[in-house]
Amino acid sequence: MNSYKAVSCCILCDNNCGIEIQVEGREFKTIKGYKGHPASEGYVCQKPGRLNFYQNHSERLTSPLKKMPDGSFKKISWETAISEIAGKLVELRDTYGGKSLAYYGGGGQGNHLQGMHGMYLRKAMDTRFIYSSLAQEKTGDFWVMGKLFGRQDVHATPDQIKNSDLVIFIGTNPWMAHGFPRARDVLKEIQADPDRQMIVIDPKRTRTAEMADLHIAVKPGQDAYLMTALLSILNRENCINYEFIQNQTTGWEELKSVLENIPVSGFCKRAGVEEKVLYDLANKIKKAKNVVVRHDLGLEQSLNTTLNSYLEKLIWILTGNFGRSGTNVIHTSLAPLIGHSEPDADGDYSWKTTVTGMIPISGIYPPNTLPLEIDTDHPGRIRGLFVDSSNPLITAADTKAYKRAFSKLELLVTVDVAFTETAKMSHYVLPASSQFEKWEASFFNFGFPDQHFHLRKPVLEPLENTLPESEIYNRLVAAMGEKPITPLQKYQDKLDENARLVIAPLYMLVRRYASVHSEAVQRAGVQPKEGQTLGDALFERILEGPATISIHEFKDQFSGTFLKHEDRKIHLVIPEMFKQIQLLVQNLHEKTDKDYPFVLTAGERRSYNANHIIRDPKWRKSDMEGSLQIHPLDAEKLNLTDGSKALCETRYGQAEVLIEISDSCHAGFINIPNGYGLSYSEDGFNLNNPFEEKERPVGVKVNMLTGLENCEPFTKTPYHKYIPAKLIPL
Ligand SMILES: Nc1nc2c(c(=O)[nH]1)N[C@H]1C(S)=C(S)[C@@H](COP(=O)(O)OP(=O)(O)OC[C@H]3O[C@@H](n4cnc5c(=O)[nH]c(N)nc54)[C@H](O)[C@@H]3O)O[C@H]1N2
Ligand SMILES: Nc1nc2c(c(=O)[nH]1)N[C@H]1C(S)=C(S)[C@@H](COP(=O)(O)OP(=O)(O)OC[C@H]3O[C@@H](n4cnc5c(=O)[nH]c(N)nc54)[C@H](O)[C@@H]3O)O[C@H]1N2
Ligand code: SF4
Ligand SMILES: [Mo]
Repeated sequence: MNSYKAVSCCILCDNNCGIEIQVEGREFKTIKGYKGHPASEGYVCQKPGRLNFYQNHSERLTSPLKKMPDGSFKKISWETAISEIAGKLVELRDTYGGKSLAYYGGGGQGNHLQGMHGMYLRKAMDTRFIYSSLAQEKTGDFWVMGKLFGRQDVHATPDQIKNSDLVIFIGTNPWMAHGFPRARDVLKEIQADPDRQMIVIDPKRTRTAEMADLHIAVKPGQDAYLMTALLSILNRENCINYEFIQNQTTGWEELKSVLENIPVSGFCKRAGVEEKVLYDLANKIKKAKNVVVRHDLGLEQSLNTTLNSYLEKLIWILTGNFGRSGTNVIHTSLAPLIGHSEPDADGDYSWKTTVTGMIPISGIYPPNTLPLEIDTDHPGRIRGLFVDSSNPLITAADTKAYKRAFSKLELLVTVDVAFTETAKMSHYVLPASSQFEKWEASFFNFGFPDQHFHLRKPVLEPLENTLPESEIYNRLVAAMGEKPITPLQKYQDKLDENARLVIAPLYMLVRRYASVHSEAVQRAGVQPKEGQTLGDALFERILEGPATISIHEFKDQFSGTFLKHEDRKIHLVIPEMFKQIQLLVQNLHEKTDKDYPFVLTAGERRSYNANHIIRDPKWRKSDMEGSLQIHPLDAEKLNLTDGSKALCETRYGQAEVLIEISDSCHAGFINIPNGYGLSYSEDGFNLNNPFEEKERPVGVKVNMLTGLENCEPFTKTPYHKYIPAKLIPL
């Protein structure tokens, strides 16, 4: 049996830690952290040891499939699949226009390089409608950064947490979810160092909160009140860095007058925190040499999504904690994860969606509006959808609405490694090679001043009859009568044709990066040989393995490379956000829902969930069912005991849950994890009866409990952390 070691990366979260895999035959026998990776430095958490459950399981796809009129699937050849899908795409495009077609996904936690080739297909489809999971979490944040820094693809990073003496986590649990390199080690380092402090703002006493110097148990969904009060106190207590404000920002006087008019006591009460706690926090911020703030879904997928992102940024900007070691910074992008959207010259967007009139943010559209774009009796509705590396049927809000909408599509194509819930609704299913069977890279590179990139070589030969997405896209584009891209002419001695096709667009990006950031690239030790360009030298470094590709200086943060307003300043005034702050004042009294008294988090990150990347439930070593956690007092009132079952009901649906009593939760606040409830059978799927669940799916399909309209009105980001719910003991 073939036995060897291979370097790759973990694909179970956006950190993409370097790993070393001991391969035997096609099995991953052991997996260790790879010390040569410049960002993870050998660090891994408990999850990658289980990656064999992703690579090898009974529900991998090994043939293109076509849905028959009776609902069963038939295996078809690649030639037939490509020609029929291309034919239908052309027919829909030419009959109803490109706006009748949309694209969903194009890269998950580790696979962005192959997904990048989706742009050629979208061009052939003549569509700009890209629906993405990022638009169910981060578009509010991107929009805010567009206003503050000048473009929506300018993205701040907490990379400097490792050097910070005051770290504030709001609505994020890095012990479980990571979100920055070597998270658990960094948390332990901060905890052990008497000169550094960690503050956690979270309704739950998470593992991260337990490690913190101060845990502020904010009331669920009330962070906007907390942060606005904190900003107002920062102003009152003279914690504003006036020199920074003067030199690097515009609009302070206007913002100041908003902050001076905040009823701080009322806001603190609404947020469930004592005023004194926020005064103490303000003084800690004032005294700290450098402060970093990191937030995530607890702010984004809860009430006041976009406003939360604005307020969070004001905490570090107004206190001058930007652009220095140990503060928030902006990172470079070798390959951009997102784009920038702005209105046309007439002030409107030509690519507003047809039915809901949704505008793009960072070039992407929110999954919460897609069912309406499909399932509405409108001549311009979406009729064809191409899905890659995503499972929207169960990962987007409102599984029932998605099911209904998908059944109305004239063409649904899914490219995946597994026979997912979305695949089962599709007219065609195309089997992709896994992330360990092809060239891949993640564009989640959020480093600054050091930036890294990891281009991964295949670890295994592709599973029989699977193809990498770049090849699938190229064949489809050709079959649609457009010009396919040609493999890179260079490096024929080093790379086969397939590799040269995959990396062709990356090569262009690397050359551009080297030209925009030439000094920083050279500072990373990239030296062109005689007659070679810096871009080629950088590309060769990337071909060798995980690499540091640039080292900037902090002063660069204030240049036009990072700050995109013409005056190179941070623009503090966002009128839309000022209006939102006024609404906070007007709605100071919280309305509670008597019918649904609990606030449910539908999607917490735990030890053994990794979105929906691993289907076999045996990959988990604990929390097998993904229990619902509830405070002891609430459990007592309902007569619920540990390990009992209950029905969790929301306005949108019901699910049976396993009860876990935990005093880590705020009373009135319950939570279940994401990533559970997948269909899976040891015997594989049944093509004749694809929806048959031979074994009971383990845990809750969270989006049976969520609804399309439970979202922020502006960005349509779902309030997955704020779903009114009730529990009925079983
Ligand atoms: N183990 C694991 N790690 C993952 C993933 C995974 O599936 N599993 N998924 C990855 C992905 S795609 C993402 S986007 C990230 C998400 O990473 P995180 O956002 O850090 O993870 P969550 O557990 O969803 O939510 C973080 C915290 O928000 C808190 N919270 C809930 N409501 C509120 C509120 O109203 N206010 C505040 N302040 N906090 C609140 C929750 O109690 C929770 O502790 O994780 C990534 N990492
Ligand atoms: N209720 C609720 N819903 C949520 C969340 C929540 O907390 N609560 N979290 C949200 C968040 S933050 C996110 S990021 C999304 C994630 O939701 P999605 O964007 O749908 O992504 P994943 O769940 O990561 O699923 C990734 C898919 O990619 C497939 N895949 C893996 N490798 C490859 C490959 O090489 N090629 C191809 N073509 N496919 C591959 C996997 O089989 C899987 O089907 O879920 C969101 N949905
Ligand atoms: S932190 Fe994320 S990428 Fe790193 S090993 Fe854990 S799951 Fe994998
Ligand atoms: Mo996410």
